[in-house]
Amino acid sequence: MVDLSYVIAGSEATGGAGLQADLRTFQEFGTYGVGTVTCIVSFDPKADWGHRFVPVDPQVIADQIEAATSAYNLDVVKIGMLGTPATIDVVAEALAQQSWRHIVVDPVLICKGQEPGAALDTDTALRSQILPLATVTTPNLFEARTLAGMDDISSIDDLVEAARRIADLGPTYVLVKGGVEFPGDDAVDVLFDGKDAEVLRAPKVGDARVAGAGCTLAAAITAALAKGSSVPEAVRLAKDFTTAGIIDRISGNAPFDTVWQGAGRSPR
Ligand code: PXL
Repeated sequence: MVDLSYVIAGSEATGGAGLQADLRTFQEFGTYGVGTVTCIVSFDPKADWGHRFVPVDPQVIADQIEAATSAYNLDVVKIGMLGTPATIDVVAEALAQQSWRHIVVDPVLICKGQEPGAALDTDTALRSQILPLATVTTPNLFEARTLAGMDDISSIDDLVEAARRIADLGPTYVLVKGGVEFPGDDAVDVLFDGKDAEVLRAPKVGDARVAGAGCTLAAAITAALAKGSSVPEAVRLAKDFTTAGIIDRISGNAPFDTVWQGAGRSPR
């Protein structure tokens, strides 16, 4: 029987981020992907590719989770974009209905281009109801600043301190991602396990953000965990997979490139 990976996340209509990127990643890892849609994001090409965001009715989210978890014995789940406090309530309640081997939380407080202030209630609900359930969480620099309450994260020590503070909110492992904004030539991440911090590095691929990188990374961690990797192993595999996908990225008519999950595997 093939291993199963599950994701509860938003749809992103260009396919670069969200559920679409997650399911492709699950497939590339040789796992069978099952997905629940929480919201629909449609970028608006007539308004500077800003976000049009529509939440899915909470009951419909609950129905999808019921269908997925009844059809399969799912025990590893990724939580991506939730989007509203009502969605967070229904997802937290559904997660509590069974035990999970791993809950990977990508703490999407905001999607690129969205207004920071708009996410405040969602931020609070995510922090109190979802983060404590996480066995792994994967904040980017912005999310780490917000969750850790740190204005400036610009050194390795800052990354470790942020990870420590976020671990205090409940997750077992915290992976803080430096990304392109973090100073230096490398894409630096810190994995903190509650005691020790491991620094992961890969040379930066240019200095522009690539859409879907965070989604892909967390999905790859999820799939590797589903296949039996330890968390540190899963994180290393996921970083390699995401770096390859950024190098081989997809360009379209939007002003941002996206990750190619099939990098190095199949011809284009
Ligand atoms: O990259 C964060 C993200 C996650 N999930 C969805 C998104 C985005 C960003 O656009 O639309 C659905």
